[in-house]
Amino acid sequence: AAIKALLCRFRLIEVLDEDPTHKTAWLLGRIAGEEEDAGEGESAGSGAVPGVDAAVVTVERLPFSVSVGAQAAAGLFADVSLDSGEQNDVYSWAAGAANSTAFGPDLRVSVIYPATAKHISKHRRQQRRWIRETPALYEQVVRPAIDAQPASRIQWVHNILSKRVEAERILFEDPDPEHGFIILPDLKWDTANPATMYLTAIVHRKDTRSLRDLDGTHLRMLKNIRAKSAVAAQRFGVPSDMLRLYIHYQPSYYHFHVHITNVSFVGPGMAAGRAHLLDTVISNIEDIAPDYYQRATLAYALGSDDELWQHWAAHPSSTG
Ligand code: M7G
Repeated sequence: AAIKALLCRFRLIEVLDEDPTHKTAWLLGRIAGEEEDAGEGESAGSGAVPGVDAAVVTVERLPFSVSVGAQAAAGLFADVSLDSGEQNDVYSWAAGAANSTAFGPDLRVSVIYPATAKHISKHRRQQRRWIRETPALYEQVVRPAIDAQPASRIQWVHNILSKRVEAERILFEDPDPEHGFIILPDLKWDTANPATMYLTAIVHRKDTRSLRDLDGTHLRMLKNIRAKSAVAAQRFGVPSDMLRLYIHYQPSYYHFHVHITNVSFVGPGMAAGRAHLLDTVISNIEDIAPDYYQRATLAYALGSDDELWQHWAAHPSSTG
């Protein structure tokens, strides 16, 4: 009831972001005072004060939950209102609103109120730009940016490798300091549902920060990760030909690791330009050139809240 009362007083100011794939919108507004007349005369342009009357509302369309039962008999579409639609041969379509419980609840709404300036900027759509990173630009822009990161950023990786944390979650380990690695469930996966299986292979070698550093000396390790991920996935009943292995460039953490997921699961971070398939990486190094990734131009999208953004913005190439 509290959230309903808040939402009744919500006055939209800005659509912060929208995601058509996940059918979600993030809205900035202000919560009008109780004395203000609902919907009357209030100019939408008047701002919201962070920490005072600003609110960030997330609206998400929920998946359908339809079951064959009483509803089917009553007529699933009885309460649905539709526009006049179109028809072509045996095909017809229309848009409308459910207005009924036959399909289950169709919205999830969440509110942050009062929302701080940080809440607001976190949910506002980032600016994005496309980067073509040549080896020279890597040396000038990216390597210094990685070097400037505090070591504490990858403390969690070292905790895993030294078995201080998550030791009981390890699915496979090859302890060799040069070619070895640990495979364990990714933070993002609850280990319950094999359909969304998400594992991570973290290498023991500490000198390999990203895809950029991979060369012929890594081939044995990369192939072994490919082979042993199948062993690890077997524990969850996911066979070796149902795996998608990939590497992020740019990653969030600069200690080399490989993402291992169920091929049917398309999670976040699989966008073209960020996910590099392990199979392709192995083939590039083995079949094309051992120093392929030191010679390649790597392209990717960068968001304005990414740390690298500032480094690129400061570089003269960013004007061209
Ligand atoms: P990434 O490609 O560097 O960046 O992947 P991304 O997070 O933008 O994909 C790092 C991966 O490590 C991600 O899949 C994280 O979910 C995962 N991860 C991050 N942390 C802090 C942990 C952790 O503490 N434990 C485990 N098991 N996985 C983590």
